[in-house]
Amino acid sequence: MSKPINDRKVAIIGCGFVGSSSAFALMQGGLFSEIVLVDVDRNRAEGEALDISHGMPFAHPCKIYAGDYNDIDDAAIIVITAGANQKPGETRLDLVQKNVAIFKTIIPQISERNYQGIILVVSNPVDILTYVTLKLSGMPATRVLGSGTVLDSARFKYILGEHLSVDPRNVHARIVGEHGDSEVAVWSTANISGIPIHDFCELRGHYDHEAAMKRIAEDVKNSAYEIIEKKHATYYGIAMTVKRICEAIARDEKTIIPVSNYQNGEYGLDDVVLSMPAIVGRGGVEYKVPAPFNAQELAQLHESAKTMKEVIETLDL
Ligand code: 6V0
Repeated sequence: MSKPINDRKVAIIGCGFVGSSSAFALMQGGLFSEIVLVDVDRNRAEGEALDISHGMPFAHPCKIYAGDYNDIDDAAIIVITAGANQKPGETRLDLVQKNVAIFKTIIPQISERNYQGIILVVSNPVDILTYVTLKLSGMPATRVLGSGTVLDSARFKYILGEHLSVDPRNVHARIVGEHGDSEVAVWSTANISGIPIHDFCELRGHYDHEAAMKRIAEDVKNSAYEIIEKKHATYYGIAMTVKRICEAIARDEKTIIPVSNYQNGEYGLDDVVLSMPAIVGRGGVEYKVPAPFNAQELAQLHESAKTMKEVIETLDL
């Protein structure tokens, strides 16, 4: 028997930097009336819940508390941020064995309760762990998604906005593929409020497109490395990303964002999870948007998928 879903409830498993920042962002957003924090370190979850609760008189009424798996099986969304983070010099893929082992302790506790809500994976490597969650849980692919390149796309928009002195919300551009070193910047359809990117660059006095594209894509890809080098973890950008994805789901927004989702035939990709544009709403990944890519982007995407598959083959699922 599964419990009926409470649309006003969200759970976060893993209350470190990312989990607690996400809880803070969600509390401020006022989307939910109940936020449950789960961590193997119960004290940590209790401490974060108390600390965040004390901001409530300045935000929205909401119940935030530390709980266990019996408290979360009716949450509309379970966000998983548990696991090791990158240390300076480590790639996301270096985390895979440690975090798959952690997911093997988490996912069965969710699926044995016949959970009917949506799982949002955030722990890295996020595309691989979304795949692992899908396989371990046996849940439909529509209800298992990862934060993917929604964060990288935000970084892309921010850096392009700075480069062009324009509001990043007017930048329509995205990163797809792996949330990691093989990610793909989709330049072919990038535009600023409908104006093709190169035309807008020239309006702003930038003419060396090749050099700028290379530099900006590298800056986006290396953002996390730079932050980790300087402050040992990244959490505010991802917390806002978690809030944005939860909004899309909780408000049934039908928003198009590049969440990590299961590809089974799309773009010639087979049995792999990658961050690709999808319509996200109450049902999770409701529709995979067939985005146009040029030949180079498609080739890069296939390289990204190959990297993911090589890692998946090393896993004992
Ligand atoms: P952290 O601060 O070390 O927190 C991890 C938390 O997970 C700790 O509080 C642990 O106690 C807890 N934990 C470990 N095992 C379990 C378990 N079995 N059940 C419940 N809780 C557990 O790490 P941080 O918060 O910085 O990072 C968490 C994860 O998010 C890492 O894998 C990061 O690489 C990943 N990030 C993902 C991003 C993305 O864009 N997808 C961005 C930033 C970080």
